[in-house]
Amino acid sequence: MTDKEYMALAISLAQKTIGQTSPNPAVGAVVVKDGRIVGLGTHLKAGEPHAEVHALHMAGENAKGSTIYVTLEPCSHFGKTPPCANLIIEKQVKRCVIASVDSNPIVTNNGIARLKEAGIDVEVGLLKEEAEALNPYFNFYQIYKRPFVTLKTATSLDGKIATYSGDSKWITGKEAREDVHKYRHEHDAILVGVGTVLADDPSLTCRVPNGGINPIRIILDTSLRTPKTAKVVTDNEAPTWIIVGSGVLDEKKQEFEKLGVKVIIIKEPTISISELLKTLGENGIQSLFVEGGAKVNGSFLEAKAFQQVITYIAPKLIGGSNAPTSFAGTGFENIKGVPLLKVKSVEKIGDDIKIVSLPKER
Ligand code: AOF
Ligand code: ZN
Repeated sequence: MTDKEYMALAISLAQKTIGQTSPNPAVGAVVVKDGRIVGLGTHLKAGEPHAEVHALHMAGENAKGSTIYVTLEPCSHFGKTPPCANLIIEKQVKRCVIASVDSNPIVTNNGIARLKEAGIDVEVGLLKEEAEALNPYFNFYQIYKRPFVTLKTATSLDGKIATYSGDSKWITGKEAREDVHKYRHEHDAILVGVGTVLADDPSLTCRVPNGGINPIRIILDTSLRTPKTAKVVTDNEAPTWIIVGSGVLDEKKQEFEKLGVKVIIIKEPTISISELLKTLGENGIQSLFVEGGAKVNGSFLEAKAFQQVITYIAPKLIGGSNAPTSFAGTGFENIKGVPLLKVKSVEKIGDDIKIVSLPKER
């Protein structure tokens, strides 16, 4: 097998762990000695051993004189676990092929330098793009210290999210709705406005066939109107955070805290998206899945605060000038001012269409 094939194997190992390693990245490692794979590893959970540790442990004595293929630069720091670079040196690995540099500033290039200093042959950049695509949320957070935002909408062909009477169940089909749950698994947190809680009483959990990891449920609720009987308050399925404005009294905050909800007061009477994202970043949220409704979506759009847009479109025509669309608010006055996107992929999902778009650099 070629270097590229071994690295592709390391990437495919990591791919299956996307969504379960946060706040750590998904990483895969393959150890090869004399043309045989002698160790495989992937990081499974924050706090547990890194990919290289599992792979080298499996390789045992065979680690000496081997080549290790790793999707991310081996770490150089004492975090929750000791540095992988040290272990690679200790095990007398001969060659280390790395796909991507670690974007965590305490590691960036330090792991590579340490391996080189120890006389290990180090090569960097093989399947770099594929490896970076494993961790877009982690990488974004390392740089900006606020969450990567995915905006999700599900509409009819004419862009409606409900009929004029408010009926919305269901616009997209089963397959598209199931696909949404994969994103809930992948993201640290899901965000809706209090309007959605009042209208639908959603549980906002991740329901994929073999179970999934529930995101933290975040309710944007300036005046703390969330009912104490709402599922997100009572069901104990996942943590719930309510983000409120500066007008909310401490006593009211404490009432919710007694029910196990975390209430975060933003020091603004009306919560701005930039302050919200800053606060969520400070609270360790690396990725945020925004599921609306229209008002919340409109606020994110007007703030141009998103890194990915997922649009499901059902072949239905709802019509009606009073039937809501997925982005409310004021909107933009001129086409020149609207954020431009580029389409990354278009696919048919059940009877619906799924479009993934990313902001376009101007
Ligand atoms: C690796 N291999 O498999 C992973 C790495 O707190 P710790 O000790 O778990 O360290 C977390 C940091 O280590 C994380 O922010 C990232 O920089 C790196 N992750 N490094 O060599 C791995 N998951
Ligand atoms: Zn490590």
